[in-house]
Amino acid sequence: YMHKDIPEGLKQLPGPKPLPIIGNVLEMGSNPHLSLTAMSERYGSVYQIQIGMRPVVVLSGIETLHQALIKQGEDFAGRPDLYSFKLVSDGKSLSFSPDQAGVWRARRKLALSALRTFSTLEGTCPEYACALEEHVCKEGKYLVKQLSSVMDADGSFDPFRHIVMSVANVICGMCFGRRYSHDDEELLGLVNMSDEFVQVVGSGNPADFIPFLRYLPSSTITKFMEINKRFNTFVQRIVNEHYDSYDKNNIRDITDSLIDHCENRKLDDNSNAQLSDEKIVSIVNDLFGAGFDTISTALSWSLLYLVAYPDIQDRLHQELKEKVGLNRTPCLSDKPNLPQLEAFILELFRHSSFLPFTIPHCTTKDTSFSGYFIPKDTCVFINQWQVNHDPELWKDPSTFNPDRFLSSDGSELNKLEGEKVMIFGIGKRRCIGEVIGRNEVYLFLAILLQRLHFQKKPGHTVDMTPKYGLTMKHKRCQLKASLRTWGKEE
Ligand code: HEM
Ligand code: HJJ
Repeated sequence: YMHKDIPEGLKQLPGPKPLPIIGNVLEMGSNPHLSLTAMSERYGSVYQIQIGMRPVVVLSGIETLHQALIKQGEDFAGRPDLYSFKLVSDGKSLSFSPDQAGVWRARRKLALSALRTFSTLEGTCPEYACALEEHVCKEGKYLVKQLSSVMDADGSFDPFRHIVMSVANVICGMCFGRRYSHDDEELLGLVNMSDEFVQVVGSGNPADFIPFLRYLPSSTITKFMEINKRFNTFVQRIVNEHYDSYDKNNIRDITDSLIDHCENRKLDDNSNAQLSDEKIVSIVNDLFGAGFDTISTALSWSLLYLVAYPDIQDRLHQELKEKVGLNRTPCLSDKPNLPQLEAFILELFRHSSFLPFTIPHCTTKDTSFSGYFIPKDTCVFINQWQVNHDPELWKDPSTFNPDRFLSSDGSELNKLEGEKVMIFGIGKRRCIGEVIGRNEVYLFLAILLQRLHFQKKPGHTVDMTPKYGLTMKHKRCQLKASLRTWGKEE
C-alpha cells in the first residue's frame, strides 16, 4: 500500500528496504526466528518486511503480543490466504484455512468440546483419572519396554522414531479409538514425514509469497502435496469405517462425536447451516496432526537435553524416586509434587522454542496499532522465539537452566516466571491442545525418567541445531538407554 493511504495521525511501519520482486527474503535467510529477532532489535517490536511482493508485519515483545492478540484480539484473529494452507485438508483445515470468523468460531468450539470429552474429562475407567492418563500410562510403559528391547538388539536407538509412534497412539486412541503396532508401515510412513510438512507451513516459506517458486521441478511442494494426500487418505478411511459402525447411543471417540454432531444438525432446522459435514469431520485431521507432531517434537528434544545435561537428568530421577517411588507408575496428580520436572519442561519450552512462530495471523479489518496503520488482510508473524530469548525478560537467555523457574531451595515452582514462556500462543487463536500438551509431555517424561537412564553414544556428539519450520526438529541421532534398577541406584 502507498503512503497516501495512511490515515492522518498514524505512522508508516518501520522496516528494512525491500529489493524488487523478492523483497527481504535474503535478509530473512534460512533461520527466520534468528533473523527476525535480530531485526526487532533494530526496528522495534512492530515492524514490516516484504516477502516477495507481499508486506508482512512482524510482532514481538510480550507487551506488544498482549496488545495485538488479547486487547485487539478480534483485529488479529484471521489466517492469511497462503498457498500452502490451501493444500492442507483440501483447504478446509480448522487451523490453516482463512475461514470467516463465524465459521472458524463454531468449528473451534466443536473441536474443543470433542477434545475435552475424550481427553481430560473424568473417564469411565476407575483406575485412571481421565482417558489421557490411561492412554499415556499404557503407551509410556510400552515405550520403556520397546526402548530397552531395541537397546538389547542394536545397542542404541533413534529417539524420534519410537517416541512418535507412542505419541501417535495416544492421539489415535482419543480420535479413532484404536492403537497401532510400532512397526505399522502406514502410520510409520505418515508420522515420519512430518519434517517436510512443518517446513512448508512454517512462517516465511518463500513459496507462499513468490508464485514462481511453486513451479520449480522437484520442489518440496510436490512432497508436501504427497504428504497431505497420504494423510487425508489415512484419516478418510478411518472416518468411513466410523460412519459404517456409528451408533448414536455409543459415541466411542472424537470421530464419532463429530459424526454425531453432523447427524444431530440434520435433525435441527435452527442449527448453523453454514458448516458442511466436511468442515466438521475434517477437524479430526488437525487434532490428529497437531496431536502427534507437537508432542513428539517436545519429547524428542527432551531426551536430547537430558543427555546433554546428565546432572539435571539425575536430579529429575531422584525427585521421582523420592516423591513417587519406584513401585508405581507416576500419574497426573503427582505433578504438583514434582517441581523439578515442571521446571525442566518450562525451560525446554523456553530454550528450544521448538514452535518459534505461531501459525501466521492476518488482520480482519483496517487496524490502528501502537500508532501505526495496518490494512485489512495483512499477514502478521508472531515471534514466540523472541519472547523466550528476550534479555529484558530473562537472565542469560541462551543458558539452559531449569532453576530459573524454581525458588532458591528448589522446592517450589515460580508460577509467574512460568507464565512468561510463550509456546502455545495467546488470545483467540491460542492452542486448543494446551492442557493435553502440558500434561502429556509431563506424564511421558515422568514415566521415562522413573525407569530409564539416557546417555549419549560414547564418542558421539549430539547436534542440537534446530531445523526451521512450524515446529523445529533436531537432526536424527542415536542415543543409549538403560533400565534403572533397584540394585544400581546407590
Ligand atoms: C494451535 C502450540 C499441542 C491443537 C497452536 C498454536 C500454537 C500451538 C503456537 C498457534 C497459535 C496461533 O496461531 O496463534 C502447541 C504446542 C503443543 C501443542 C507447543 C504441545 C506441546 C496441541 C495438541 C493439539 C493441538 C495436543 C490437539 C490435540 C491445536 C489446534 C490449533 C493449535 C487445533 C489451531 C487453533 C486455531 O487455529 O484456532 N498450537 N500445540 N495443539 N493447536 Fe496446538
Ligand atoms: C497436520 C504433520 C499433517 C495436519 C493437519 C491437516 C493442524 C503445530 C501447531 C498447530 C497445530 C495445528 C495443526 C498442525 C499440523 C499435520 C502435521 C504432518 C497433515 C495435516 C502450531 O497438523 O506430517 O502432516 O493435515
